[in-house]
Amino acid sequence: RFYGRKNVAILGCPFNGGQARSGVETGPLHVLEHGLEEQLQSLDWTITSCKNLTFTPPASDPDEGKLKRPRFVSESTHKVASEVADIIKSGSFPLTIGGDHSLAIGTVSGVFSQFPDACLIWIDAHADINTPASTPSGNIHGCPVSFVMGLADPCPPQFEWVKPLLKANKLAYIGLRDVDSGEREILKKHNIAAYSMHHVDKFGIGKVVEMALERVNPDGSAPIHLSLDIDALDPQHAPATGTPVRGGLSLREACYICEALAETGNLVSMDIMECNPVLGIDERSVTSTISAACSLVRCAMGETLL
Ligand code: EXY
Ligand code: MN
Ligand code: MN
Ligand code: MN
Repeated sequence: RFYGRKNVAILGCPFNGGQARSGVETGPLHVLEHGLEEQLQSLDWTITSCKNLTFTPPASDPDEGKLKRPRFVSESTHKVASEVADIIKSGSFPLTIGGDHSLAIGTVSGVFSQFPDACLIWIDAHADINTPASTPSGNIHGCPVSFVMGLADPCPPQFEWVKPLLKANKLAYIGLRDVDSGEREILKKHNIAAYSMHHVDKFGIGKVVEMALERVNPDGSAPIHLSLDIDALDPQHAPATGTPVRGGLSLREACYICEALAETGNLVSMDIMECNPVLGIDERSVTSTISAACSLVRCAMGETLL
């Protein structure tokens, strides 16, 4: 339905303000240099635009409680939200390349402003659902989900533009293995569908994706936004990322998730986040990370094995 149009707009977001390690802002350039545009064209996508946003840190950006760089993150993600909404209005599929995962405050806001009945599949080692009160680090890339759900209470003044568009029953996680105790309580309290690596081991990835979709999209008709953090992959497949956690998804398991979402025909938007080429220990570890990111995007956008 949405997917059939095959128009994609690529939004490069060289942004690092949601965490402390520099280099993640070079992710979009590396992914594009790897030939992603040509790869999507080979899958019969028309690239309606490919642009890189620019993000300029404000001169003054004091901490808001524990939150670091609140103004920079808020202004940047606000811009992303309006770009993503415009892309959808123009009839294209927004493919957002990060940059750190705080960018999802923008992508989720933009998608849900246009598709209020959408659901969100979040593939990550981390739940990224800390609130301003529960965050152990103050890094906003660990908080985007709580912001778009309106769990930040009180909402930090910088983020008053963010609307609570995401309901708990429209969110499912796959790949979790590093969840803070405060986050665990939130997941439980709101009965959020959360599949950890334990569930992947126990049920297999096919069953996990089926269960996740059954929870958030029982009648199969809702538009789907996929937010994919490259650290969901085991570091052996994607080492060049800021917060790697061992024991993650194999490349095939992650590809399978993307293929299964593509097969629903309801995927309307995708993020690929947290590639940090500067953290690769050698050229090979950078290349494997970037090429894994491109593979996942292709799988989500219709590439099949046969
Ligand atoms: N849960 C930790 C925190 O909130 O600081 C670590 C978050 C890492 C987030 C990465 C992007 O997925
Ligand atoms: Mn390079
Ligand atoms: Mn993560
Ligand atoms: Mn993340």
